[in-house]
Amino acid sequence: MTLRTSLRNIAIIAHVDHGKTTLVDKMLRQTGSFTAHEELTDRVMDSGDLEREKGITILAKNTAVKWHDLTINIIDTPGHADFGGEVERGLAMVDAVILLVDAAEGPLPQTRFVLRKTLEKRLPVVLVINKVDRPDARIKEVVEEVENLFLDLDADEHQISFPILYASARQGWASLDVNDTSGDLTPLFQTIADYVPAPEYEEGHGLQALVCNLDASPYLGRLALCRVINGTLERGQRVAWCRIDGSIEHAKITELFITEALERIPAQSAGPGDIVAVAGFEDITIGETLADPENPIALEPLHVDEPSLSMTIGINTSPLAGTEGKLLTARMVKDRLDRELVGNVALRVLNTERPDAWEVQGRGELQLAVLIETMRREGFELTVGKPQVVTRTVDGKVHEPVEHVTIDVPEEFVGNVTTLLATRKGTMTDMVNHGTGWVRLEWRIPARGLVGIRTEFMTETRGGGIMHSNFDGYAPWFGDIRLRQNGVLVADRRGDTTGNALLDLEQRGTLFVGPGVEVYEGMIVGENARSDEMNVNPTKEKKLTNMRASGSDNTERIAPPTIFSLEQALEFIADDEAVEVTPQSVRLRKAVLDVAARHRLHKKK
Ligand SMILES: Nc1nc2c(ncn2[C@@H]2O[C@H](COP(=O)(O)OP(=O)(O)OP(=O)(O)O)[C@@H](O)[C@H]2O)c(=O)[nH]1
Ligand SMILES: [Mg+2]
Repeated sequence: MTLRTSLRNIAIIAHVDHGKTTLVDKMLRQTGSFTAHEELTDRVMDSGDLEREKGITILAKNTAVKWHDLTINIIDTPGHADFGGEVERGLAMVDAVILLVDAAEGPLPQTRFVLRKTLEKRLPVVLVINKVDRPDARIKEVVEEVENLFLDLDADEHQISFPILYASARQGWASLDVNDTSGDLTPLFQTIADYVPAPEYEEGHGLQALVCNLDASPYLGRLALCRVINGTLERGQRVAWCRIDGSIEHAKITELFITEALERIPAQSAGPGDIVAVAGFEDITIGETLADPENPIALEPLHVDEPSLSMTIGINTSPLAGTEGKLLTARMVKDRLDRELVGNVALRVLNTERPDAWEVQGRGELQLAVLIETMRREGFELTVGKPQVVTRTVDGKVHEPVEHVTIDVPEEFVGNVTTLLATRKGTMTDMVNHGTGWVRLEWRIPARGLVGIRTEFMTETRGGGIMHSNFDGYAPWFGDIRLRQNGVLVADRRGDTTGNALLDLEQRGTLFVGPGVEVYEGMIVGENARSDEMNVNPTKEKKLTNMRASGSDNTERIAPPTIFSLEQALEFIADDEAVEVTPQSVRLRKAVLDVAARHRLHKKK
């Protein structure tokens, strides 16, 4: 094997918020990679609107810096558990990782997940204890906790002897000596140079480049982000394109880009270890290989999850449609979804029997929620149906997706979790007690049973559990799963809510609207304490018999309403309900608004 000595490829991995993107920022800064304009922005890699607002990374992104005569490709990954797939993909591009651990919080569930993936891939680790500037930092303990985590994850001798740096990403320094806080990030760069292996390749081997991620350009269409493993990729070259299904096509590389800091720069060629973006392959997907046309050998494909969840997204059909947004028509919604397909290949859009609604398929609730949130910010008004699993018919029988779920929880929550998953038709397949207070549970469960489970899971484990699921094939329909025990309170007319009416309704359950809110027939205004659905009048005025009370509207006596975020609303609704989404509001409603029509439907069943 030959080494590409001028190159290092690393991914930065950690639990959410431990400072990955901040560290990348400072690495860019110290290497002078910023333009004057970029200087002014914090966490510049979090470039998406929602990323900036939620303060989290959603998509893994790569950047490259020059340090002395080294080029270092850096993949910044998301730490939020819902985007774990992005991390796995990022690991396919690198030769080592920087594991960041917050000096006060210590290793947390996602630290465990990303480290486990790293150890499975046998990648070397550089440990960075970050945020040592925190007054509550407990550096020594945290280092010990990380070492225990390595042991707990069955790391071998070789993997456990990793370099440790102490850092404040925010202040822009890292040090091998816990007492020396004076410098900059030079010790980190030096450690990368010394410890991270340079990319290895086989001299004279034909081209092999693995597609690890996708992006889109408005001019060039789909871009494949590849890591070159062997050989060279050249612009204009014809290559063999080894597809996931085993077939081989031939196509020309029309454009080739390398990354410099935050820019994609056109290049003539790329060699082993390089991370490049190429155009010319219209429907290329992750896990495919670009290879030598004379002797094409596909690389081990990355596993890509099939879309297993879908939602109906259509125009807003509520009586309040058009009062808050500006993008309202079916045409606008369809065009927008089509545009999303180019850049977001994890999605599919299908027609429904309605001309103004589409079935959008994706990999998870949060992924779809992020799309809807993005659209609402652009001015769209939408009606969104309950997340549904994507079923298949096998031998005339309906089959549904089944997920393999891995759960890590502190011992004391095993009972809660078991009850939660069992009521959703899950079966436990394995349970390992690591003797560290943490237990790993493996489950097989219909994907349907996971819809909306996160909130409950977090409650049941007091935020201490971690759950990851992977698609595990299709199995015959598991039968009914009752996800919501309670019925809802539904407004029976249009009007503004009154304090007096709400005060009455409070006796029946939890309210979702406060006083003075415009509601309509079929809108859900609360959760019934009982299991049935009830039509109510939240707009009732108080009879003017009591002179003294008539002036006040009892407003101050009503408990504040439960206001759902978009994600919570999608988790809450039942099959015959929908969420009305506008730039300003998230309202819950029955799919059929008319009380009488709903009544007739109900009787037919
Ligand atoms: N005190 C202190 N705070 C830091 C340090 N590094 C990062 N932070 C803060 O930690 C928060 C999260 O930082 P990010 O860089 O977004 O964390 P991240 O790991 O990229 O988060 P995700 O991508 O969402 O997983 C921000 O408020 C940072 O300012 C540090 O060294 N010290
Ligand atoms: Mg980040």
